[in-house]
Amino acid sequence: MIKAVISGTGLYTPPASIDNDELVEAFNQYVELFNSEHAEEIARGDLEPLQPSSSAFIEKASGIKRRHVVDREGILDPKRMVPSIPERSNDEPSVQCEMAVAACKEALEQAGKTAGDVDAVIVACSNLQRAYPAVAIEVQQALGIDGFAYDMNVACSSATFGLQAAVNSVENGSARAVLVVSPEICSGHLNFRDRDSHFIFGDACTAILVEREEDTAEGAGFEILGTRLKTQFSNNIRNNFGFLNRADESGIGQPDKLFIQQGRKVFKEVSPLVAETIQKQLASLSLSPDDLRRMWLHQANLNMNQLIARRVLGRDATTDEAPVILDEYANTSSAGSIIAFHKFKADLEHGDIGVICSFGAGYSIGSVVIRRR
Ligand code: CO8
Repeated sequence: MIKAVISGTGLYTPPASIDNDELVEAFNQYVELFNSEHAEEIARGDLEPLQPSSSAFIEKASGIKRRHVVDREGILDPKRMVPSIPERSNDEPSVQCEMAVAACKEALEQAGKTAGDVDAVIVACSNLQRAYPAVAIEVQQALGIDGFAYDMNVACSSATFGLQAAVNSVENGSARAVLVVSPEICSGHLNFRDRDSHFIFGDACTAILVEREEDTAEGAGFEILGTRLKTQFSNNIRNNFGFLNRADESGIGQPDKLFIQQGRKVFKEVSPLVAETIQKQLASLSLSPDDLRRMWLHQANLNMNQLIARRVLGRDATTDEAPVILDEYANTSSAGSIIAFHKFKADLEHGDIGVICSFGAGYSIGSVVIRRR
């Protein structure tokens, strides 16, 4: 029987970043502009004045200190508050393709492999910059891979669901090796004028190489002990952007065409669901929480991660047990848990067990238990 292993990971981090103070300054300038432009309606009581944001709130409520973004200037312009990413011609690589290629190259290098060793590319992320041709096929061509490629989207759980698809392809023999790549440009779908969520997201791209165990060096990478996927419908995280929007002009430009969420409800409903999913998965693998050396959790909210880790372990987790990259990257949707894995896996020793777990819109949860070879 063919066994799949994770043999390499890669990360592309956009060079530009925005810290909380810079983001809040731009937001508060927008608030002042809005309130002065609508002073009469506000004075009449027809309109509520907008409230300013605060860096102290952001860090306390989320653990986020800054975020990397594809474009800073457009976001920080209080009259624009949207990244400025000019459309490219069809002959140029797309932004997502460029990010993906950089991350894939690092994953291949880490595994000591070339594009010739790979048969498939899965681009798995929350937002795709076009419908077709698939960004994955563009990445396949840019890397020079002879095989197949496709895009998929399960919001924050895209990378772990993609990992499951890659494992299936390798273990059923349809590919020798698969790259799962998550170019997340979350700033493109974030409403920077919404005080409740303007600080939540950042941009980044991760890549994971999944290969046949027999093609890897003895002791290299991580064996995959099991994957568990769960979805449960919820309206608490929604984005109504879609190709039918143009068929009903009244909706174009409405806030629900961007990311919206009931953050408190998400926190309360998803945290126990994630802890239970991990616990059940461990039990099904005859493992106990004490067997876990590390948890690479989805990076949406620090308090949420601490609560989940506590529920799983029955005690507080150290940052060594549940590492955090939120402070630097904010929520990068499906890339988050993989960034944590990429940055905090080198010190694991032979036999150490860990879980990569994503959770988010859908709701969706993807949990992957792995063991250092
Ligand atoms: N500055 C100052 N004060 C603020 C601000 C602000 N920016 N925002 C809110 N407040 C105030 C509120 O007005 C409220 O005041 P009051 O108590 O007087 O009413 C108070 O702060 C508390 O507000 P909240 O209850 O909203 O604050 P929380 O403590 O719940 O924190 C969070 C808000 C951080 C959003 C938190 O609820 C959270 O992180 N929840 C989990 C969310 C989560 O995990 N979501 C996952 C979504 S990601 C996903 O699935 C991927 C989707 C695809 C990506 C698309 C890319 C864009």
